[in-house]
Amino acid sequence: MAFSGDLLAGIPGESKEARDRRLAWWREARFGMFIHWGIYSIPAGVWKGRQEKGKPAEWIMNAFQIPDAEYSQLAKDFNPVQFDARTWARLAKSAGMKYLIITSKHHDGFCMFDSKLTDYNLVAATPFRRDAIAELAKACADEAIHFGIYYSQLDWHHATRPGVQPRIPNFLKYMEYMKGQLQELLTRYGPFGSLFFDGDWMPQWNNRRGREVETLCRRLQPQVVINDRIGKRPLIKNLGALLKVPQAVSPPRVGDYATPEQNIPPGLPACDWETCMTMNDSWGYKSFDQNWKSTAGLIRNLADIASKGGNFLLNVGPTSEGLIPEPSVERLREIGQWMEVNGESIYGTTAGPLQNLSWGRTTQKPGQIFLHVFDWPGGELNISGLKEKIQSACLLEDPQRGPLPFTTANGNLAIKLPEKAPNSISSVVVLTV
Ligand code: FHN
Repeated sequence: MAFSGDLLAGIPGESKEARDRRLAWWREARFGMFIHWGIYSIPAGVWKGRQEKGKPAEWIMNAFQIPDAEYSQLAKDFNPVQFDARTWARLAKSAGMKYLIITSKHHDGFCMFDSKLTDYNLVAATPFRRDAIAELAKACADEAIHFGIYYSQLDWHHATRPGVQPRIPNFLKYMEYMKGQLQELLTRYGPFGSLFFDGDWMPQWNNRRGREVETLCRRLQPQVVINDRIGKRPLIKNLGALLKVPQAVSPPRVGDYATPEQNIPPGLPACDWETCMTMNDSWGYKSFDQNWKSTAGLIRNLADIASKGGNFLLNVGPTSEGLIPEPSVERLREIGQWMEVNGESIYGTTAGPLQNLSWGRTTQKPGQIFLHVFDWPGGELNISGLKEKIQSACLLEDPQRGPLPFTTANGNLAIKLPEKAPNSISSVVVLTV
């Protein structure tokens, strides 16, 4: 399905064929791990005994207006000795995730890699003295997972104060610093799958500066897939993200794909897009946030997102010891079990032929339509609106793929289903057409 938004997004002058080749792995992948990790995982949402309930843990410097001189002392206590990059990469893989994006620098400006441009980093400023980006890039390569980084252009370490709309003095000098760090990141850690910029709502950021940084990134890694926050999204998009309001997705002005946050677009976006979402209410680790989404809800979100032609970037917030919280591990394992059986109804699919269904979602591939049945009718599933001629129907869960009886009359397809749902979360019926 051609996207009119393509004309805007991506590399100026890049042919549709070249773009399709460059994004093929990303569109095929559909499902990735987002990792928010940094020195903010030490306070984990609590500062001097006070819990920050409203804002996520990685915003604690802003939430308590902590001066940079005080906040940066956290680095001295950051020593995640239990960090094992291979364990994280394998967990992502076991969940059926095909790519991973970790915060190399978040809004607090602390760098999770060995930057030569500042000592405010994991190797120079902490007792840990190891480069987490290097170790995770290697682990992902070993596990054949596409590695990517998150980089925040908004930087409270360089700003006058940790505001929502901070100002960075001598911004041109900061641009050189930023480009210098991206030069380090994009030349020292191997090929990146994707780059996730963030903080484009800061007043000094604009599309011209976004294109400047994009040109550098594409010169260093021509194949990389970049999100729309390298540019400046319309303010409503940012507010919508911060206020968790489902919004229509507009094609990126700069970058390759749009990034709705904490919500799933209501309709069918006319561009490549990826929803990023937390498993509880915080991106960074928040010790007291136990508001975990259910595994069923997360699997149905994945099917919903794929049914609209999007990718799902699901977040974990590791602790300051370097461990992924158990509730996250549990959910990723359970999602992995579902993907083990049903992955082909997600990977490499495009938006389904039928939308806004009460009983579930649809995805498709050439010659196949996948019916993701959330509410099992127990008996007969009636579907209208399919234009394709149905050849056969069977359950993805059924290793023999035994044929399910069906009839078609007056544009209505009636499939005879077993009484009991093979999977209470989502059972997939495959139609060959
Ligand atoms: O402020 C950030 C937030 O901390 C987190 O990184 C999310 C993830 O996409 N993005 C921003 C809020 O829109």
